[in-house]
Amino acid sequence: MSQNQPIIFPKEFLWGVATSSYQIEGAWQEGGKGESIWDRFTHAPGTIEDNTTGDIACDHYHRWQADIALMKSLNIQSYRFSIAWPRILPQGRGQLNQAGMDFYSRLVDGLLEAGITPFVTLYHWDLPQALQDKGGWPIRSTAEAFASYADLVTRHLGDRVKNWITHNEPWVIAFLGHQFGEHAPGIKDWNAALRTTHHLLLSHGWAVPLIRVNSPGAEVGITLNFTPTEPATTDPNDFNVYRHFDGYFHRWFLDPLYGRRYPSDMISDYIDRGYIDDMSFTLPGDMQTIAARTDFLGVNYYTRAIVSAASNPDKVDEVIYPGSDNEHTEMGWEVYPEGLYNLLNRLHFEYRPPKLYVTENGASYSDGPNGDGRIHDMRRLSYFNSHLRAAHRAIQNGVPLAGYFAWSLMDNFEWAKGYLQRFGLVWVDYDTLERTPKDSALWFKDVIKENAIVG
Ligand code: IFM
Repeated sequence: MSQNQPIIFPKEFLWGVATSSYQIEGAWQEGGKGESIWDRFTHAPGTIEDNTTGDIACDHYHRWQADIALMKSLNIQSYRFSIAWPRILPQGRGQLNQAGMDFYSRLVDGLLEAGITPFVTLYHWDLPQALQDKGGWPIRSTAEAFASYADLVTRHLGDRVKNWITHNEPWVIAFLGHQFGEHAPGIKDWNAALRTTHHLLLSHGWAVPLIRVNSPGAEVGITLNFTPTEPATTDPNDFNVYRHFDGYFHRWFLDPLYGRRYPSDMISDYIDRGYIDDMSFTLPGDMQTIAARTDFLGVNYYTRAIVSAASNPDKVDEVIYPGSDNEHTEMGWEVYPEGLYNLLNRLHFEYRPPKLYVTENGASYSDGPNGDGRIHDMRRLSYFNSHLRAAHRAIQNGVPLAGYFAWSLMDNFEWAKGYLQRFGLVWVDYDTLERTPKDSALWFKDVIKENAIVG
């Protein structure tokens, strides 16, 4: 299709932006909030590249009303945000912290008044430290605690919130947090990582029916991160490594969620490598629980991976940043819109979720204000443009893609990278906390208005 023909999206297509609690809220010790594993992790020296924390972050906790007005001014139709579990339950379970629930209740009301649909993620990585102290995700009782937390939140907000995501990116939680130790809680243990995957999926499966009861008519799903993987050559050795990485990144999560149980080739690989002795952490009935029917699959896509026989699963960094001639963002991630097109098709044709949302897609570039106060982030704008075109082509193929959430509404705390990486449509001045929409935001605003990419 020519670059000049308008690319028109389906009538009901939902346009949104996404954030998460720890990355934007700040107020880490206010309103009765308990400590999270990210509070603990960032306060330990040497964990974060620029030695920063999310103590203040974007101060959204105090600026939420202005942030809603900002979204309204950008025509945003839906806001995907997450709830900080330790604001609701400072000890992870037990007594509700009413002030924490009130914060989110007011946020939801404010969004609805502004005509913005809340899309709520229950877990975007800030586990209460109290639960970590008892063993964290590697132990089964944390999954039980998540189900109770999900029940509590949806009993309070389920009358007004009608779109729920249980977990954001279980792969990242399990492997960056427990295999590589680059994320909280900073554990480096394959066995803990694999147990974590199971308990995350199990807790999702337990939460889904509770959410349906508490939030009548709501749609419920889970968001996975995808790194579409390709073998470097057709050599069988490269292909075997491709099989393994695809299993590790994707099939280990997709297969059980869609009723196919854990992939047997991956169970064998993990046992052969000595990461687990067996699957005894999977109890009778768990696989049925995990395969609970969902209404949508959330898709987070940023880049692809190319693997070869030389790729080492213990050095995933070397794998996921292939040295192609294509442009790379400041995260070092290759810009590869075709990967989104291929991924959406694969998910639709192989797993058939009733519908899909792109729940995150975006690019880190540090372009800042110039002399006229504008932010000409043309590389981000072009990233969004090319990826939206790819998503549109997938829709034309019959993929039931129902919406697209740009990551992120504003620059924020990028986990182990601190504030060094900026993914925002909106610039945040970290001295004044002032927000300034970048050119990509103004472009996105027009796309939403037209429900189309024009020109
Ligand atoms: O900032 C993160 C987000 O929290 C989860 N998905 C990827 C983003 C960019 O790294």
